[in-house]
Amino acid sequence: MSIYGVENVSPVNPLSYVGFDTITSQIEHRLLKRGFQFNIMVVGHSGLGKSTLINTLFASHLIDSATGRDITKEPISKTTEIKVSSHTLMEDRVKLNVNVIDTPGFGDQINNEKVWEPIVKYIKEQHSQFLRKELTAQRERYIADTRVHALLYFIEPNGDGLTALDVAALRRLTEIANVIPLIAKADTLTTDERLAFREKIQDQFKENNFRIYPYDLEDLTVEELELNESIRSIIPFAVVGSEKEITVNGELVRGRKTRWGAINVEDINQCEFVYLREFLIRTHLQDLIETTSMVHYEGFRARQLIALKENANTRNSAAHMSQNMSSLPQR
Ligand SMILES: Nc1nc2c(ncn2[C@@H]2O[C@H](COP(=O)(O)OP(=O)(O)OP(=O)(O)O)[C@@H](O)[C@H]2O)c(=O)[nH]1
Ligand SMILES: [Mg+2]
Repeated sequence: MSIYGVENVSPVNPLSYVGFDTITSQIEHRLLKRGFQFNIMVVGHSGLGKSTLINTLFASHLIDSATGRDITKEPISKTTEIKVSSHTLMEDRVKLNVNVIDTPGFGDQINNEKVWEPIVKYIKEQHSQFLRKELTAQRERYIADTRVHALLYFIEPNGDGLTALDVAALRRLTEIANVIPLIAKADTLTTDERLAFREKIQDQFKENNFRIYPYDLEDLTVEELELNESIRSIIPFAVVGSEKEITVNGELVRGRKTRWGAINVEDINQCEFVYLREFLIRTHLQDLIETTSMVHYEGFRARQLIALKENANTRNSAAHMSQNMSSLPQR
């Protein structure tokens, strides 16, 4: 028996209708009112189509809330600093606030050592801001979430595999965020080359023990585990991005003209862009948000609080020691 003497309580059927079965619609109402926040970041070597893919991903839906301009209509230039743009997408009654964090490519600097550090710093800074807000006495009822939920990592389609820089960057980034690797500019590889390249990269992930998203957490159902397994088999997704529309078979589609003809990025026989979009938005959006909070942020939070406690203990014992010293008889 528990300390309250309540055990194996059998369900009670109220005599008249109470109405708590509406709790799901009450929750839905509150969630719809507030909307959802999703923060996505793109990272990788320079010129791999990071900025372009972000535009392709949300098609023509990205209106920059700061300037009111549709960013997909603006020319893409080289990204030189970490740039966050906020957008609101509306579908049916659901409001999705998307923050896109575009980052400058690796490989432009003379010294490429630790070029990923500003990105690591940015991710940690968002965790630390969230923690500070959580720990204030007058906590906000709803803390704005700027934590990075998905990090798209672009791999150069060189046929050889990950570079030393990729390995070092991925080692660090997979520890702190949900990393989703992509084979960039997949239109520059043939289908066979793509498959061979993917296998090579999957082997490198294994050799290096990288923790690549999605994770098989304990509370997943058999179906969810199976879905994750099938997704893992096509990671890294081979994607093609495009900033413009072209005509394929008389139809206007988002695509690129290549050596082998025209590629429609939305065609699943030509690249895996659609699979990536489904995965990000339709099947794993909520999981990406939850995993960020429960795995990455939680780890950060625990480490910070332990460090804080240890600091306080050291300070206390130092104060204690100096008190004891001052009470020692003077010689
Ligand atoms: N072949 C091919 N070219 C692409 C693709 N995506 C983008 N490009 C082209 O690659 C060039 C660089 O694209 P960006 O989107 O600016 O690349 P980025 O990774 O943001 O570059 P940085 O900001 O300099 O790191 C542009 O000329 C794009 O048109 C693709 O999927 N395939
Ligand atoms: Mg860019």
